[in-house]
Amino acid sequence: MLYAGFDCSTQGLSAVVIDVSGTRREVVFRGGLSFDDDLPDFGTHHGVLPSHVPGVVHAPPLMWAAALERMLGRLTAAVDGSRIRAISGSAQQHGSVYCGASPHVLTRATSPVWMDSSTIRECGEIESALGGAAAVARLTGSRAFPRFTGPQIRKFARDAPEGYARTSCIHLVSSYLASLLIEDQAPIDHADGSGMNLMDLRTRAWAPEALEATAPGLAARLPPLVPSAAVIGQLSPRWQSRFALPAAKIVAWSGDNPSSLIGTGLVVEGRIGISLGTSDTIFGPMPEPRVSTDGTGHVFASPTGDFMGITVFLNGSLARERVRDQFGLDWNGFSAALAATEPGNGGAMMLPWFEPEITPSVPRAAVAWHGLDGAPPARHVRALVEAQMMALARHSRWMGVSPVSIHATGGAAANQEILQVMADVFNASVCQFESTDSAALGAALRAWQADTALPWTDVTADFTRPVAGSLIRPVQSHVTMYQSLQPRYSDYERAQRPAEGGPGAEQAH
Ligand code: ADP
Ligand code: XUL
Repeated sequence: MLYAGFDCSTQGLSAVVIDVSGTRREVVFRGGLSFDDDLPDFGTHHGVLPSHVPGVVHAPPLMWAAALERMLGRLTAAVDGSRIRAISGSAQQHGSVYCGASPHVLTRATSPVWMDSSTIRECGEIESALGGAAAVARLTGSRAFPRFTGPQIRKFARDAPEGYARTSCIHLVSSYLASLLIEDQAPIDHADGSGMNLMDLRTRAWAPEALEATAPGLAARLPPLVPSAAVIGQLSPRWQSRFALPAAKIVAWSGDNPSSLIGTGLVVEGRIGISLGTSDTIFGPMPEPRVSTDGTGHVFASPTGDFMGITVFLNGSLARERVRDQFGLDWNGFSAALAATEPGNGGAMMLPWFEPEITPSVPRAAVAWHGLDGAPPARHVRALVEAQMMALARHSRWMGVSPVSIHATGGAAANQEILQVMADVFNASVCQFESTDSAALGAALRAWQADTALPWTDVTADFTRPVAGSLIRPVQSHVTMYQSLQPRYSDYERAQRPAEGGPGAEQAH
């Protein structure tokens, strides 16, 4: 019995197939393709289209569709497709795809993705209509964020009323790709639906007042919401005949972070995951929705039926690559720089806001260096990684979890020196989990769980073991040093952020 999971992330699409026949518990296929390299005709750079408008970041949905088709080809060339029982998927969150009556007809050629920060005005309008930021957070799990789907829909309805009028169905990236597999409009799952500022987190239904505050006639344009474990249809006859596949069950697609929660085995409270991907994210399961009162984090429905907390930092790997390239290093050189420098960096610090930052909200790029004039490259590298880890710790306190163990994933989790700084800042042991495809693995595990209703701990146990030998323990002297440094980092961050309501930042939040 095989289960397949896809992940359509920012920069590429990957797939994982698991074999769970009898007592077998094995990954039998892993594949990945890069949008820029494998589908160059779409003209993306790091998976998104070049833009001259500040804050606007779009990608072409037809590229994601082409990637899915190509990956299905690769997958069925490598495994016996006739044994696939169910398929699910995961995708970058928040991005919206605008369709006519069929998912094959697009009413907007490109999709705003999670890196888009062009809807600050719409966020303000939605928050005012709903009684303020805290009210929106209580209702939907997050205050209004520029990348969230509701503010993006509001902007499209205002800027392109004709396009909006022609739109019959607005999908997330996840439900769009699921729609292509069933060749019908697919529902949105509760977990990815939580990233829209449109769903009532407690009832898990569309919140009429949020829809009203967002755009006219929106209720008629949204697909229904379903639990993440819902079987939403079968693989369509066209796909079946094209790739000699059976009428596999299609399980609702979800967001990449909810799927990674499963793919890193975070199904019980007390452990957290940190994903060092294009963005850095910190996330963990929550039995109750503890909404972030400082406005930084999000509560999403989790694929297990509980909740999850998450905080997202845009300047993750992109910032690490910027500093690496600025000093002409490779990843080995980057690691050597960390190994050669002292924790605390002699008081030097930086803020890596190379692009507008999500957490804390920084509306325009604003990189700051302190005490690093003329310092060697290695100290710049350390300042960057320490700032990223201290920001992760500071802005995840609202989740109310003091982790003893961190599951690190994403491309940069392969870097032991980065994970050592993480362990020391969090005073927690850190293990590396499957680096690049925890979301695709999570999707395959979700397909299996939806088909069998097995307990989540059974489903994740054999597939989410840490990478052998990857355990990193905190060094107590470093922990003490970072505890004393954390307030200074917080002061520095506060001082460097454009003040709310200050000049040029009047719409920042
Ligand atoms: P995505 O969020 O697009 O899924 P991934 O989780 O695949 O991203 O992470 C890819 C990133 O990992 C690359 O862009 C690169 O910056 C980073 N990376 C890969 N290897 C290393 C390394 N040894 N040290 C630090 N970062 C790395
Ligand atoms: C989550 C978020 C990002 C995207 C990237 O809120 O914006 O992590 O899901 O894939």
